[in-house]
Amino acid sequence: SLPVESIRALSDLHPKPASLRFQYGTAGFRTLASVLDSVLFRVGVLAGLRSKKLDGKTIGVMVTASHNPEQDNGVKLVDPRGEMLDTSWELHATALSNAQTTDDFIGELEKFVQALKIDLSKPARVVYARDTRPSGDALVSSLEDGIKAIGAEGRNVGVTTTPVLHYLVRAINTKGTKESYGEDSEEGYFLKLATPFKKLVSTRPALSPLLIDCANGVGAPIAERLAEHIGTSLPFILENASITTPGALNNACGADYVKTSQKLPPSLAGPLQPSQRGCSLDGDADRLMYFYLDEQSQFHMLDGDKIAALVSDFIVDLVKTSGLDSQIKLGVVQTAYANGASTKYLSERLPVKCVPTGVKHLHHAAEHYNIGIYFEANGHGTVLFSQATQDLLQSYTPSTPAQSTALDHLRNVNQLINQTVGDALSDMLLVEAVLAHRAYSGIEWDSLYVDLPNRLVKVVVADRTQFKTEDAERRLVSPAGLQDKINELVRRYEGGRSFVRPSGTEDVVRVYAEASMKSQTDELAFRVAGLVYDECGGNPATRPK
Ligand code: G16
Repeated sequence: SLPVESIRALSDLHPKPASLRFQYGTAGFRTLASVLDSVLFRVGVLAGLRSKKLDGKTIGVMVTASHNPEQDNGVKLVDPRGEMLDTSWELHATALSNAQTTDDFIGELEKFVQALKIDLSKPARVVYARDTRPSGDALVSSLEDGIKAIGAEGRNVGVTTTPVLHYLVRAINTKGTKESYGEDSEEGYFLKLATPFKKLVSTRPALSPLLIDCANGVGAPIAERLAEHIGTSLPFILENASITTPGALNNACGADYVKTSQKLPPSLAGPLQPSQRGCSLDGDADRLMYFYLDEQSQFHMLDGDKIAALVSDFIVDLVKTSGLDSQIKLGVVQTAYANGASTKYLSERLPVKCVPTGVKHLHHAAEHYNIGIYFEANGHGTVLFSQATQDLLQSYTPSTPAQSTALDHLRNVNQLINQTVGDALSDMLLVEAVLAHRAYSGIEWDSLYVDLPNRLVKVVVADRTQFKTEDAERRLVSPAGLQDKINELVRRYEGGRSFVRPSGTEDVVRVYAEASMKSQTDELAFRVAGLVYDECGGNPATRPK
């Protein structure tokens, strides 16, 4: 039975704030760090139960608010193969987090254990980590109380990136099996990335140094250690690596800043030389944006869509050259945020599917292909090789030297990619390897297709839960009538496209717009934002400007 006494004693130390409602959203629980204590405790208990339900397999817990401001924090659960928590458990997580008193919480737990027939005599194991946020330490203590309350065994990895934690979960659970993912240590992670990368670039001319904007977050110490393993194959120049400066995290730097403002972080204006490749990580190093300055010092952004195009072309060619194109079906998954020009470019080459925002949706859709490539425009993505495809790559006998070389490259690409989740550092090495093979600079990569001008705007509304969408978030069904007004507006703009959706990680509604001309795009975005505001407005001071 449930260790009710131990749960009660510890739960009383982590009371739920009255009047707050929590939700396990796009990326777990995410809100102001100061209100998350009870949530972390309960997630500890839940992680233990998830492990028991899965026969003692190790479950991961990551304490991070990724690209959000420093005062936010959050927590997400990682399932045994390193993937996001099974969607059906998101509802349980939400329900448990909202039980008001300790008695309510225990009551919910009892119901839940019975309904899911969880065998409480099973062992439970949880591995956890956090990013560099100052609030992380205290929240990890609350999580540890939860892990202790349910009698689970905890393993604290300390401060590391989200992708390292996902890697560790998979490595722990596949240890000693034929699907072994590598050593279950950070060292194992570095080797998994560095070894195939070095092989992939060994026959290519040396790469020039890459400038990495670490968003003043956990990417900095991890990239520093990765650099030691990569050595001279690719020199790293780390910028925005101040992880102890209060308020610096994600502030005017990082992948989200680059994508939303479409500008170079001001701190890089000196360090980045014209034509040099630069990239930005986000606060937990699972997103990646590339950029360069041209000879006129004009900024050019290479986002998740451009990464998808670069990587898809490369893998399509390797599959063809290795002689496996009749046996391996490839596909790309995007969201509504994908630039229309990227969707056109990719659709001319391979099947493309559009799904709602959130890595879990993209990941699941990508699993339907033998090799599924998924990237959100914001730079969050990876490539999945099905187990059967991985087996095929091992057993296939090439018949020409060209086939053999392509097969070697494919095997290394498969190794290099962190397939559990989007991983900025693994993606970065993949991009660098492809650029080396193609002999591309940022300019040639950028010219694969020309982005349609686009604009992303946030609107603060009274209640974002009023906003409901369908058709992979491309159409609003609620508030009633708003979509018709948006459509009418969009029709007046050449090449116009716009959609509105509630954010799953911030208390805002997002508006995306695209059109043939930049000035028209901005106008369309702000007019749609104005429609949203007028319909459901919030505080007048927050009217979109
Ligand atoms: C999370 C999710 C991403 C999503 C992003 C923004 O990223 O993992 O899939 O694109 O939030 O979501 P929304 O527009 O709903 O706020 P991260 O990097 O913050 O974990």
